[in-house]
Order: sequence, then structure tokens, then C-alpha cells
Amino acid sequence: MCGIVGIVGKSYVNQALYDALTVLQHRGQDAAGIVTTQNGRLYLRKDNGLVKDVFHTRHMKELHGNIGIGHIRYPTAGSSSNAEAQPFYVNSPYGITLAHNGNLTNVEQLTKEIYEADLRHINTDSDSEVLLNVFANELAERGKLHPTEDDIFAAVAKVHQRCKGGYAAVAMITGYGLVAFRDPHGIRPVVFGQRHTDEGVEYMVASESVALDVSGFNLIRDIAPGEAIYITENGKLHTRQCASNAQLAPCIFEYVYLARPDSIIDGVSVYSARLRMGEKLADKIQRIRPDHDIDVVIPIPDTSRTAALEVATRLGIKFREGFVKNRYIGRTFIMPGQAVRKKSVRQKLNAIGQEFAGKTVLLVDDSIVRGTTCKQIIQMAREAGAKKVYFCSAAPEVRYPNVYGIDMPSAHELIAHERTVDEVADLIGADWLIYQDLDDLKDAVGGGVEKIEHFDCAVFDGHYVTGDIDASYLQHIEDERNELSKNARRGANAVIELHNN
Ligand code: PIN
Repeated sequence: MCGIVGIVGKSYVNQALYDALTVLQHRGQDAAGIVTTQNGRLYLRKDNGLVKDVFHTRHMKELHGNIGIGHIRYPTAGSSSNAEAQPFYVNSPYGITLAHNGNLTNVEQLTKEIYEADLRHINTDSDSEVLLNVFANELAERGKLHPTEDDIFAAVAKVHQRCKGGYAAVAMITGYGLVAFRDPHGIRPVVFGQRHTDEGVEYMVASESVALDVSGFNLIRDIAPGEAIYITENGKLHTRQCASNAQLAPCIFEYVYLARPDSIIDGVSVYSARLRMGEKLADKIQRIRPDHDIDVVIPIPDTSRTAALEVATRLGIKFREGFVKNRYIGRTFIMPGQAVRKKSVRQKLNAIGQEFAGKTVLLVDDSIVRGTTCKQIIQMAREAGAKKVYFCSAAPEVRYPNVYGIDMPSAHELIAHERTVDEVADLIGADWLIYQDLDDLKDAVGGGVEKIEHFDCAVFDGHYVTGDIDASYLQHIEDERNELSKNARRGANAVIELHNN
């Protein structure tokens, strides 16, 4: 999962791009980048790290121009080198830069085609570089010195034919303007909006509507699945449906956990969806155990708070803050002779004893993925004196890998994979475990004012909307991941050895 932004403005866009990236920081903390353009030149700054650490005054001063795009990256195994920070650049045709959120599922075939048929070189392991090269190649194929909107939309149509998977992308064509497009299922989110200034209308494209809010842009709408928008350098907006088979099936996990609650995705308020998740959970609890003995509902900060509030209200039980999250987690130092230890949950969360002592508590979290964190949290609740610890998840059992850009690639890392609810409850140490039903989740998200018929729910039901995912593909990405994390571990050990010597 990553965040993207693009602006066509009437004055310098560097600060607004920076502000947007800061607001999208929850979508990735691994790397950040901005590229702007002025008088045919590109100005790029990207590196590993948080937005506030990557951009200093000296960098911002160099980001000239009224047009630019930005990216923040989520760490996935094997993608942490700073060569893979985005935006990516190709010099031909025109000089194109691109920022991408999502994951292509036919990247190996595309990489081969790009080299053997398109005669283009790929320099990283990033599928975003592949996406950029496919787009650039298709635009070059049009053979125009001055591309029109028809050429640009035709190139996006070809991208849709060639690229499988989930993608929301924003690209800048030097000297022409900004293009943004979304895959034919609209798996990953992307919206656009406008702001009126004395000099005219400015446009922003972003992964989430919160990025528009912070700089005073008004949301126009989501880019439709398969649609592309093109905003010329002088601020003319063109939109076109570029896919023949478009059908909206957004990633339901955005609503569960990934997106900020104050965002609106595909017309649905993330906050309202989470409230409804809480209502559905409360109804399920009431249904299966009407005589439950829950004394207090406690959220696990932060995401689950909205759902937990509604669970408590609906059940008519007290809602209490039982855990405090440390907002300032420090870095882990690599010390000579010491293994690098992952920060424990205890360093991030602390229990407020009085809310647990002698009580039957219902802890609410947004989801259970690996089960490692929730196990420690349940243990903390017991140590704080809870009589019984019940646990509920606002999402159903996460049983299958995600292949569209969320870092959940290996089934065996998922605690609910091939396990029953009782087995998971045993493993995490809960006295009672309640998962949201998938139909209830779909209803919570898609059953509000704005109706959404289909979702990408693959992590819950194993159904992959792009239709190209089978067991051998999943096995392949799992093997690849094991290999990458083995290499990463080797790398970490090498660092320790280096310090020892
Ligand atoms: C945490 C959001 N949320 C908490 C992410 C933990 C799964 N985990 C998914 C629960 S926050 S585990 O709100 O952003 O702080 O299943 O792997 O233990």
C-alpha cells in the first residue's frame, strides 16, 4: 500500500504536494518523493524515510514549478532500497515520471515483453517501473511529437489491456500535463478535486480525499475504474473511460484499516462504514450470546475506536479507553554484539489497570492478521487484572494473501489460514473470539447511501477479482517472499557482524 498525489497549479506546488504526502503518511512510511517540472526541466527529490525527514528546506527550494507529483511508499519485502523510491522517470518519450499505488500481477511477463519486444530496460524490482515503461512505450507507439488527449487516453487503454492487477497511478508528461488512471476494477482508491484561485482553477489527484481537504481542494469525485483523467499544463481537464471491461470492485480492506476515517472512498465515508461495522458486530454478539457477561468494551488504538464505540453503544455497555498508545516510538539502534530485536507491543501500548481489574472485557480490533500483536495485547489485559478477555475483530478471518498491493503475501503467516475460529481463539489466548461475518462487512461498507455491489474481498474469501490468480501464482509469490526475507535477514546479520568487527 502506498500513497500518490499530483497537482496542476497556478503557482508553485511544492508545499501543497508536501502537505498532501504528510496527510497520506499512514499509507506508507518507508520512502517519499516529489518531482516537479518547469520550463521543460524536472526537479526530483526522493529517499527512504518519512516525509518530514526526506524533505528539508534545501530540497523544497529546488522543487520548481506549478506541476508535480508525489509518492509515499509502504515497505514490502525486497522493496526497501532507495533506488525504488518513487516517482520513477523515463526520458523517452517526452520525459515521463510516474507514482503508483498497487501491485501488478503479471509483472514477470511484462518485464520480459518490455525487454524483448519494446526494447526497454528495467532497472529495479519494482512493478511501478514496469507500469511506467508500459505506459511510455504505448505513448511512444503513437509516434507523435505533440501528443493529444486522444493519444494519451489510447496509451492508457493499452495499459489496461497489458497490465493485470490493482493500480492507481499518476504520471507527469513533461511539457504537456498530468495523467491519472485507475485499474478496470478500481481496486486501489484515487480521487480528484479542484480549488479556485485568482489565477484560475487548480487540480489535485490523490489516493484519499483527506489530501485534498488539507490544502482546500474540493472533492470532485473518484476516478472511475478504468477511467483516466488528463489535466494539461494550462489547466484544462479531460476525462475518458479507457477500459472496455470496467466494473467497480474496490479493496474492502481500505475501509477496515488502511484509509483514514475522514476519507471518502468511492462515495462512502470510511468513518460511517466503520460505525456500521460496529453495529453489525454488536448485532452478532447479541444474536449468538444474548446473555453475555461483558462489563466493558475497550478499543485497541487507533483504527478500531470507531467500530468499538458503536459496539458499546448498541450493546448498551460502557466504552472505556484501556490502552494508551505511545505516539513517539523511537528507533531501534543496532548495537555491537546484540541481535536487532523488534519493538514489542508493550513499547507501543500501555494498559490502564483500573479499566481491567476484575472485569470481563471485550477488546475490539479492526482485524486479526498474523495474530502476534493481539496475542500480546490479550496477555497485557490479563496482567492488568481482567477476569475474562473477549476479543472481536471488525473484519472477518484473514485467510488468503493479498496480491493487489497490501503486504500480506504469504498464507502461512496468516493466523486464520486453514484454522477454525476456536483454534485461533486458543492460539491468541482469548476466552471468546468473534469475527465479523463477510456479508455484514460488505453491507457495512456498501449498504450506506452510496451502494457498492462488488468488492475485492480476496483476503477473506480467496476470490481474486482480476481472474488471473491461481494456486501456483500464490505459491510463487510465497516462495519469492521467503527468498527475499531470507536475504533481508542475511543483510541484517551482516550489519551486526560489521559492527562486531
Ligand atoms: C493498528 C491497526 N491494526 C491493528 C492493523 C494485528 C493486526 N493489526 C492490523 C491490528 S492502528 S495482528 O490502528 O493503525 O494503530 O493480527 O497481526 O496481531
